[in-house]
Amino acid sequence: MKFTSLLVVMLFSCLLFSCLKAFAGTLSGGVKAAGQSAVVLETVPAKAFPAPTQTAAMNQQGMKFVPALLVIQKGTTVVFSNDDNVPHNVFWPNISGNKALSHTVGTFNKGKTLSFKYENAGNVPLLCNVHPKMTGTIVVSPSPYFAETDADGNYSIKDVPDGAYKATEWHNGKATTLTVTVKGDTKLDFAAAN
Ligand SMILES: [Cu+2]
Repeated sequence: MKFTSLLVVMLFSCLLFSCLKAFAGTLSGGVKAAGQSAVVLETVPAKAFPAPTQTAAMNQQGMKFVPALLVIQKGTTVVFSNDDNVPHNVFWPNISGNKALSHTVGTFNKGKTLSFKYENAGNVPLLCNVHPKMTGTIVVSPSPYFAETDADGNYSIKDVPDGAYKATEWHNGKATTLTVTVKGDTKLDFAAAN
């Protein structure tokens, strides 16, 4: 009896798993903008996702933010590190233009780390108040579905469940948002708007 129940549960799980797999696809396309862009998806209606447990890394190395663009899911903690022999600072004057979300993480020396948990989705323009020329970007995605463009301006987001989304392309702090219905593998191109 117990064995039969186990079999039923296993069969049902397999069926459910294959169904879930069937109703998802890869959203991909091109972004016609010079340099790197981020593409992030927001479910319609907006749905909250559990915060990721893994942290992300942003280094200050050779007087630059490395990587220049970091895309993370909302709720992710970013660990900043300093690899240079000079102190660096991390702050942002706004998130997506909202100055109320400006924040200074701090100033720190080589070998030390600072961290910050990003609870607001949007574009974070990173600056260092010690070196005004240092700029970096963190794009915070409202969902686990996001990507960065490759050298040819193409992006690809895997395992996106079928449904309606607002797809936002962030490029140099500017957003272009399109609505898209994902049904299996789906194509979505962003025009040269910015
Ligand atoms: Cu600096």
